[in-house]
Amino acid sequence: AQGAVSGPGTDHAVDDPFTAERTSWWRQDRFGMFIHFGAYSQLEGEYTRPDGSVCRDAEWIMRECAVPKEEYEKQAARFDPSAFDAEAVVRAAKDAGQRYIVITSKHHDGYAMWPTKVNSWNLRDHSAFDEHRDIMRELKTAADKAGIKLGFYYSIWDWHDPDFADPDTFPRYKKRMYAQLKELVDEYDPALLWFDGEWDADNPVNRWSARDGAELESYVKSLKPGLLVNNRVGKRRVVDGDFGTPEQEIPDGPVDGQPWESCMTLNGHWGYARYDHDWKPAAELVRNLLASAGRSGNYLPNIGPDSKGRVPAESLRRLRDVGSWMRAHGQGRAVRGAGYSGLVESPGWGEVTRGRRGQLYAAVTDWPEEGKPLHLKARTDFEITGARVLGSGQKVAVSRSGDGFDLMPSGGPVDEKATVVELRVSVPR
Ligand code: JFZ
Repeated sequence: AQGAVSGPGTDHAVDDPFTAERTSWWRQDRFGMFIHFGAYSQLEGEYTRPDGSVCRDAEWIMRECAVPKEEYEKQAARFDPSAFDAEAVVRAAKDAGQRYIVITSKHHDGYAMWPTKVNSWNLRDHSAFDEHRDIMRELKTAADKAGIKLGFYYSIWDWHDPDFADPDTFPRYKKRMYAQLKELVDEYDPALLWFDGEWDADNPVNRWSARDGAELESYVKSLKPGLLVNNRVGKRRVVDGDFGTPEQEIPDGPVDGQPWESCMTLNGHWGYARYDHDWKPAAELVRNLLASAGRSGNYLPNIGPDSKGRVPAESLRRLRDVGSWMRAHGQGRAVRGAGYSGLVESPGWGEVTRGRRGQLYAAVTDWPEEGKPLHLKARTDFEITGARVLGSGQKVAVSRSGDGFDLMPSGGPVDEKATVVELRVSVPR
């Protein structure tokens, strides 16, 4: 591809040079923040039915708990996320080492988190929130100041708009959807749009077709050339967008031909659920981040602010821990600008990435028994010309062994999350 997208790891697996060019910044970044925030956040994961029984779900609560429309609207009218602090959210992302944010502008419940003029089902016109505030504007301003890119999740599927579910009125829905997307692009100049809800295309009430998807992608790109769009635009994903979106999992290896981004919850829900304390340890986030980078993918862990707009302390703590890890082990260079190595097999004891100057980063997450070497199985012929532990500077002895190399750090793990060995390599042309 072009010079602007150079870097041994990052170019891997992108067939199309135009996609490679357009997604360059995003593939270099490798790490973003997902935010699920909407009218459902007001219920905080729990709906008490008139008979007193309790039903639990997060952003799907309206549907899964069959909350009557009037009741859901009544709840939304009380939504007052006055404690939402865009600068703090952006700072949390930045300190974690994340370079972009994707927030739900409208989820399946159809509720717009910006003051849309298309309808009144939005945070300004249907809430108890300060009518002078606009959290999307606040986020955009804070993100620009911090050099963080902002993107919007937008659900194609809409449970609230009656025109969505009727083939006769569907064109009217589509018109309003296009109008909302134009507002989002014109008002907030997002770096990417993250669509969702197309996957329900086989459901008879979902009128969305592959043709609709292709048209949608070219429409939003005509509004802003350079805009990135994920793959959830067309029926059964026959329309690819710019990148794939594996969900709650990291693919086993680089995905043929297309960049990808794995989105993941930090606990068991996307939206805030006050009873869910099942948090992933920070070490798991670090490992997922390394695994994503090492397979030429991005990682997008999610936070779900509560009804007041506060980000759970447990989420913030974990993001902070990831950031400290990044700073202590090479300022993130095992991740940012890094990608699939192609040179070695993925070892059982950790993850390997290849940095923008061609170095290998062998991140050890499961340290071998005392005295045992870290074995790297080579996939091709190359030399290791230098090795040291990032952060501590510890020496690492390297020897040829069997089908590859043995690495013997002079000490034990310097970080239980992941200790990174930087390897200088020389690859014959
Ligand atoms: C969707 C949403 O329904 C969910 O609420 C959340 O926003 C998530 C990020 O995206 O959920 C999906 C979407 C796609 C699949 C599964 C769940 N899928 O393709 O398997």
